[in-house]
Amino acid sequence: MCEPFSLRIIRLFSRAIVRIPGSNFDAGLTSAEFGAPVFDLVLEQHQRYCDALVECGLELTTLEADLRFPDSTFVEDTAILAAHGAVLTRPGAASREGEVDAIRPAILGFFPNPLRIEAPGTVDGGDICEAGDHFFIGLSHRTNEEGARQLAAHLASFGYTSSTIDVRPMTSILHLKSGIAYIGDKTMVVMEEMAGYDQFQGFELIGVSADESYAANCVRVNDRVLVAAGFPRLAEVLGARGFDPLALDMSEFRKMDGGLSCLSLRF
Ligand code: CIR
Repeated sequence: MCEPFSLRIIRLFSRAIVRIPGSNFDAGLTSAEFGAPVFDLVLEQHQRYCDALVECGLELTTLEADLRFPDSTFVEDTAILAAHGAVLTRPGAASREGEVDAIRPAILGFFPNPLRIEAPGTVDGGDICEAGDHFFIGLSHRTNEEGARQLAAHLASFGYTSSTIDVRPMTSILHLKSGIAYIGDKTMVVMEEMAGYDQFQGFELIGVSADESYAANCVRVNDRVLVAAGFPRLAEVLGARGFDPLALDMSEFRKMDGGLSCLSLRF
């Protein structure tokens, strides 16, 4: 018999790569107006995030801080790691381009033959939303049309379908996944502004109200959903739909335009 609130785990992650924030974290890129991050809190929140991934059953590869790249704790932007293949990206911000070479050795340990995005293409991993066997590719001020074209071809070679969503006109988000998340079980969490998009037909939608839109960047990790702390309505709805939210304080990463998904590569 079917239990109404038992969720099927559609993809079990077993590992994640994270990078410790550097002491110059506050020199990274940001458009947010929440003030400067407090470094002790940055480290504390990052440690709690790593502990949460371990609680969810993941084995972590933890990379040392890399002071050459103040944004390099946001490892998600450097690669797309999927069950059938990996792609190294070419981040759209010049100051972040070298992050891919820096993380490549760690990725090669798990994905020996990754494909890559070549110039003039650019892709930030934060624009790529895996939803089962389909990938949504955000066109943003970081991911350009050529990058999206290359990535779609790479994904097709792995057996995945993809489609693009243009978020360039939206000033409130940096990346596609700043506004949407796929949390398994055919369910998308979607910020209000994007809730009516045709592309999400066929998915169960959990809408996120404008005042909680930061929380749309949540992450399903095995049987939990990581959500930013301080957004009680989304956590409540997730719970009511049978998900198991785990709230994490993200205040210091938000100050640098970062969210939960950016802080790890999960596979
Ligand atoms: C940046 O602007 O590139 C960083 N300060 C934040 C990157 C956040 N990454 C993500 O959402 N995947």
